[in-house]
Amino acid sequence: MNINWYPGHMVKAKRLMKENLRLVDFIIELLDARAPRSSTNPDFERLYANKTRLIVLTKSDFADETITEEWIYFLKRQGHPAIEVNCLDNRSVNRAKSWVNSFCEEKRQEYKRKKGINKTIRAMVVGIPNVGKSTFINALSGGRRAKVGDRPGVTRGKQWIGVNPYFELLDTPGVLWPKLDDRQVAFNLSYIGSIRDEIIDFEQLAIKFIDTMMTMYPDSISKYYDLGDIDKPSIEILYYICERRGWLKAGGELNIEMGAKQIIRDFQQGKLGRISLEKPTK
Ligand SMILES: Nc1nc2c(ncn2[C@@H]2O[C@H](COP(=O)(O)OP(=O)(O)OP(=O)(O)O)[C@@H](O)[C@H]2O)c(=O)[nH]1
Ligand SMILES: [Mg+2]
Repeated sequence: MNINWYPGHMVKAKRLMKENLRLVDFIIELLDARAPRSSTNPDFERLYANKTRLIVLTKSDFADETITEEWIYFLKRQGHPAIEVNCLDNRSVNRAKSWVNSFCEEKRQEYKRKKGINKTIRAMVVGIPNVGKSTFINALSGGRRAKVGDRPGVTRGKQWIGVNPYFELLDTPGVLWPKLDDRQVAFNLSYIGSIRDEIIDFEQLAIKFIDTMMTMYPDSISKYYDLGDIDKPSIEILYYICERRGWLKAGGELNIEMGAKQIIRDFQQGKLGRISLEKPTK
C-alpha cells in the first residue's frame, strides 16, 4: 500500500512544535493503547530529548486491559512516567488529571525554590492524528474548547487551554513522520484511524485486518460477524461478511468497498471488543 501520510500541514505542525518548545515545562505524549509502538512518532525522541516526557495511553476502553498494564510496566521501566486513560470515563479522567497535576505541582515548587517565583506551568500535548489529544485536554480542563472529531487532522493550529490558574496545556495538530518504512506500522495506523480515508485502499486493508484478527482474536471477529467455525482465506471471509450483512450496491452486487470500510470502522468503534494490536517486547 502506497500511503502519502505526511501532508504539508504536518510539516507546518512540526515547525509549530519546535517554536513552542522553549515555552513549555514538559511534554505529554499520547499513544493509542491498542498500538503504542506503531503510534510512537520516532521524530519525537530527538525533538523532545531535553524535556520530561509523560506518556499517556489513550482510548484504553478499546484495548485489552492486561496488555495495557504490560505496556505501562514496560514504559516505566524505560524511564517514562506512564498512565492509561479512557476519556469517556470520569474516574479514569480524574486519575489522569491528578497524575498530570502532580507533575505540574512539582515544577511549580521547583520554580518557587530556585527562583522565588509563582510561575504558570505549561505543557505541550503531542501525538499522531486522532489519538485523542483534544479530547484529553477537554477532559482535563473540564470544557469543550478544543475541537474534536472521529477522523485524523481535526486540530490545525495551536491552542492554549487552561486547566487551572497555574497550568496550561497546548493542543497541537497530530503529526506522523516523513518515512513510514514499516508496512505493519502503516497498517496499524490505518486500523486505528490515524491515516486519512482518502489515501487508504480499504479492500486491501480489510483483508489484512481479517488476517490479523483470525490469528490474534479469532473469537472476537467470529462472534461479531457470526462466522461460525469458518476456515477460509481472508478475502473470502470479507465477501462472506458483506453477503451476510447484506452490504450491496444498487444493482444487487456485493459492495466490497463499503463492507471493507465498515469492518475497519467496527474495529475503530470498539465493536469487536477490547483488542490490542501490539504487545511490548520483553
Ligand atoms: N472510546 C474512546 N474514544 C476516545 C477517547 N479519547 C478520544 N476519543 C475519540 O477519538 C476521536 C479523536 O479525538 P480527538 O481528540 O479529536 O483526537 P486528536 O488527537 O485531537 O486528533 P487530531 O486533532 O485530528 O490530531 C474522537 O471521536 C474522540 O471522541 C477515549 O479515551 N475513548
Ligand atoms: Mg485535535
